[in-house]
Amino acid sequence: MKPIDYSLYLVTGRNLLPPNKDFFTSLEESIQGGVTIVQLREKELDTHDFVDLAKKAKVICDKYNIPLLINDRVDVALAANVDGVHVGQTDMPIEDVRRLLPPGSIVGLSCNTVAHVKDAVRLKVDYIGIGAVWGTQTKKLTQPIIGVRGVGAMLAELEGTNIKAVAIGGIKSTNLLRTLHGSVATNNRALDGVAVVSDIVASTEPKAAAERLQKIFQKFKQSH
Ligand code: TZP
Ligand code: MG
Repeated sequence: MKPIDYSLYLVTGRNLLPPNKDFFTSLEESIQGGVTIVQLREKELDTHDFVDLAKKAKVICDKYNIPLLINDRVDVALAANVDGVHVGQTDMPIEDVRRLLPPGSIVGLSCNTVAHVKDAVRLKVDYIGIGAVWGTQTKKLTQPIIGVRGVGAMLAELEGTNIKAVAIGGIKSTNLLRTLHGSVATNNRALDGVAVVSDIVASTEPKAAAERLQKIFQKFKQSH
């Protein structure tokens, strides 16, 4: 199995699309621009429409051979036969997510504290989403903003594990390079990628937006 590329992790939010921008067009353009993995995070869809959306998104992701994950909903992930699920701290327990999904599925967990990361290590998730690193309008935050120092402290906990890490929350092309450099842990552990919603989804040119972000990530990788 080829390793998963977490470098530019798109999290969707249909409510943020510009007027007249079709969801699937935006998704495909963003992949063409450099998105490497996709999570459908659609809180306002009923189950029927969510499964329908996921099946259609899966066709697009398969075309480019990139993984598709579902936020929260193991049932939707199973119905649409996608690659995995991302859950938060108050969603379904990781052990149950793992048990319900087919072997080899990708399981990700949102982490906001070092204690959350220690749990993630114990639970052997595939990756963690660390955030919110900056302020954001996209999600009503119930936990404090952690900043790059917070990200670094959490990354340090992953030493000696295979767990990958992406940061999320207010990440834009304008702050990406300092987000990446600033969050390198004292043990030199760096982010494997960044998760972005609005900087891509709200763009009228998602391909260009993704290209900008991916280019900066590659620049960081070379210098780090
Ligand atoms: N979890 C923490 S912040 C966030 C999520 C889902 C939203 C990030 O959105 P944006 O638009 O990239 O700030
Ligand atoms: Mg959740």
